Amino acid sequence: MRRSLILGVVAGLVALSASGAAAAARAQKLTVTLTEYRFTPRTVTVQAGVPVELTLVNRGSMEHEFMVYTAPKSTPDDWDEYVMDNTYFKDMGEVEVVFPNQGAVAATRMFEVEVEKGKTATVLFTPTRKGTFEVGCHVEGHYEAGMKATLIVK
Ligand SMILES: [Cu+2]
Repeated sequence: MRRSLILGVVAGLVALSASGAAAAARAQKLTVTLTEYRFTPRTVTVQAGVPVELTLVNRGSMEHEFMVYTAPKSTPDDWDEYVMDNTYFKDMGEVEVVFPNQGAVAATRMFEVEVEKGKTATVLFTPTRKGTFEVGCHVEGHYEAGMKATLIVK
């Protein structure tokens, strides 16, 4: 009895890592560069249902934020509060962010990724909701200076 349980667990682990490798092989790999005060490219298009590996590279001289959300109809009083409620990453399961040589975090209600100057972060998620969403950096004054972009999920 005990032996078959252990075998069952091992078989399960093997199956998991095999599907993980398959997901990585077909992931959509994209890079967005953050500088003062823009995202490059300004439009990123991904396919729904396919895992995304989005690498954020901060080539600027200050910290920048990466947020994705439904564009507001009018300017919110509090951007952080607005983005928390309207982030693209809600109801999506786990979103993982990998910081090279620093570690990784995984969360189900992630709403922002802060990238220090000179650093890189890779966001791993599988988009589900289709549509056009706003990408913004809401460090004081950055968005107002034009630091926004568009995410299209087809
Ligand atoms: Cu910024």
